[in-house]
Amino acid sequence: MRTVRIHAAVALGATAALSATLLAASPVQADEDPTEHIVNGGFGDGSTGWWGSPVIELEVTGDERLCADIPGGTANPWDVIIGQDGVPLRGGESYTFSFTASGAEARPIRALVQEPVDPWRTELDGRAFLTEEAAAHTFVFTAGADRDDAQVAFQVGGADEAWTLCLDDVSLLDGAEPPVYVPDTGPRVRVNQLGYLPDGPKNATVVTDAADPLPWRLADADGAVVAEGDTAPSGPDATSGQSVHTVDFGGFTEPGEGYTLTADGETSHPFAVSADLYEDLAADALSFYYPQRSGIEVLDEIAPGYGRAAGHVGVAPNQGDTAVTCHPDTPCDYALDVSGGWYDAGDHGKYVVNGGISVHQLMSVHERALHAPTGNPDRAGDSTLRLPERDNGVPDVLDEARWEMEFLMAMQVPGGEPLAGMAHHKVHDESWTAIPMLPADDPEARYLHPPSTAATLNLAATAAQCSRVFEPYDAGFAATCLETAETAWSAALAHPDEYAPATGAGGGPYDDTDVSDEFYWAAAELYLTTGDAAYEDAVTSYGLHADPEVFVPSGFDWRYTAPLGALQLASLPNDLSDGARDALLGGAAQYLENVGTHPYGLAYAPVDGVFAWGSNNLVLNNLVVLSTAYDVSGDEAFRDAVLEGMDYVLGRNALNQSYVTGHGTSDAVNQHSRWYAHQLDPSLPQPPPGSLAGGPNSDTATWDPVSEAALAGCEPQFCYVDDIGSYATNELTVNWNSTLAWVSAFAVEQLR
Ligand code: 9MR
Repeated sequence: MRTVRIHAAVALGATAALSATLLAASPVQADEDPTEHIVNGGFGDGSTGWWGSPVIELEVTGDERLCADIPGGTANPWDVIIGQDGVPLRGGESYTFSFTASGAEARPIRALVQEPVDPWRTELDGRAFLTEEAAAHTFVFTAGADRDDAQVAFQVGGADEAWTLCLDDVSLLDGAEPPVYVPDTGPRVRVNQLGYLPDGPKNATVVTDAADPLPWRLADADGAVVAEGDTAPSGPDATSGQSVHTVDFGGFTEPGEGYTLTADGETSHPFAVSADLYEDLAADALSFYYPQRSGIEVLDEIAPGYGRAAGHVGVAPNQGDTAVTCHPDTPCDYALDVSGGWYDAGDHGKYVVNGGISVHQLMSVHERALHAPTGNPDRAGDSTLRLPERDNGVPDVLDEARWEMEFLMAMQVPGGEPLAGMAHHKVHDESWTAIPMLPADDPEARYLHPPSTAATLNLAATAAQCSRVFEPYDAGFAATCLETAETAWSAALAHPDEYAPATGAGGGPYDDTDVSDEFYWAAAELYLTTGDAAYEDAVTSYGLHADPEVFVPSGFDWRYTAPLGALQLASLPNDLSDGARDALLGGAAQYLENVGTHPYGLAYAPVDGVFAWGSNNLVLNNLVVLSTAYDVSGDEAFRDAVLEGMDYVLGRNALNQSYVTGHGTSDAVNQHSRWYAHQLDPSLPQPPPGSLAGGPNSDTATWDPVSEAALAGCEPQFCYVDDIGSYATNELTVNWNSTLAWVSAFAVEQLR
């Protein structure tokens, strides 16, 4: 028998799966005399105490192992279960759950300790990869609540082919050493792990308790010292709980690879000084979208390593998305073809408000390239990205945007129906699916959720922008976009308070009860496209117009879109731009100050100090504001703040973490995704290069069980774990990548 090293020991919710190696836990028992809580775990008494799903028969072999033939052709792990009920757990107690198993080589199974009834709250959601030879598997977890009647369940369904499982030595012992997550933060000298532009700012951070300045030296790839100086102590940092110094080596301008910075006896990860620093990132961040597409086969020759069948094109076991009707709780008498678009994130849902801000930012990559002084329309022009529409005479970024726009337009309620012209808020599965789950394998029923004013205004705004940017390439499509936008606008005016609820199963809520900001953004886009006085009046009638305070300290995202309207009016040609520019420069000043005064150059200062879900996106959206301030003013301080702000995302942070897959020495690679689920199934890929992780989230009320198990008591910058189960800190999404793509597109054009 082989012994498999100890596994992660975390509790996970129904939407997440287990990390295999997240937590270092000692198998040594703290209690010398732990109690066994499994009945007949050695099967000396036949199968007493155990039950199985009706599709299997439990057999106990002569050498006292429990074996069962597991049928092939099931979709979900929970389609075949072996379990034991009535297991007592004490909240706060740590347990060692272990078993020996053999089965099909590399077959993943789920080992759960959980509530025995809906909502099946889990205390442990472990994953074991089986071998043909029997091997031991061990998990350590801390129970979150007292449960007299917990259930131990092995979920073993989901295989195409039949196989045979044998279990032995199933054990649940109390008195375990609680698992502790300790991030590997590497050297205490923190740099942008990609590097720096030759003529750009160059800042680093040293974690040290030293009170006085320390000498630093910059070495080239051969180890020769090329610059030196002294650090600047900056004292305690509230976002990390660390004492830090800063290093400014902006005076060094010599291009090269493999530089390192040394201070206080520690040497940074290597980095480049290069004018081409952001080229790959800018292309990767946009090429992220093709394998995120729904409704199309992803070709391996275009996205190497990411080829997969089309998802949700009406082919079983998929039930969507070619004729989707309304949720049974809110019925309608029509069905829509809402195939296409992008999957939102690590789930298979498609949500209009989040799709809206995402596609807007992609179209804005193009619009900025046309209008900003440092814009370069060729950069994301035709044949620049990895997608099927290369070489069709249309900028690739617009090809990608059109894929989503057509989906958004398909979400509009048809004429003659109640709420005609509004947009359905979202389409997603009836229940959360297991992870991993390739899009084409999703067996759930999918429904349209009720139209909302926020979704309708997202459609109005983006379709208006679509009309503008597609006019030179496809006038017919541009006209359709404008007609859709105007219909949506009228529908939103007629139904200004249809709010999406905060509840719902199987998909994100994307709830929002203040849509004044969506009205402002949509009016701005319609005005920019048409120049019509009615839209101009609408823009200026909102208190949000020309107000620097729309640029709030916490940044903006899908829920708060007023800054999008303000940025567009400030940066594109129109008669309202003067007031919008003044407001933008006023609002951007605070982010400039934040970057300049923060020892990690952080462009994010939430008022309460709590880092929100997707904080990296909020950081980057503040960089969008700073970039646009540079575009409209030419004030280089704004540009330099953007470049310094990027350092944080790419490694100059408390965790020494690049939050972008494939970029940087210590990059995030386990973002929560049902199909880039390499951490759970080695046959699946990691996320594509250029995938942004959500990032630190210190709002404990929103945490998933992996975050709860790993991050208790964390300082804000430390509230992140690169684990696939940590969807509250480590998901990837279309709206976060659009911001990364936008800022990368800005950065790639600077100081060339
Ligand atoms: O990005 C969303 C974040 O702003 C919300 O606080 C959070 C909780 O509602 O949801 C996030 O969006 C998730 C969505 O609900 C489902 N798809 C994945 C999204 C990213 O985590």
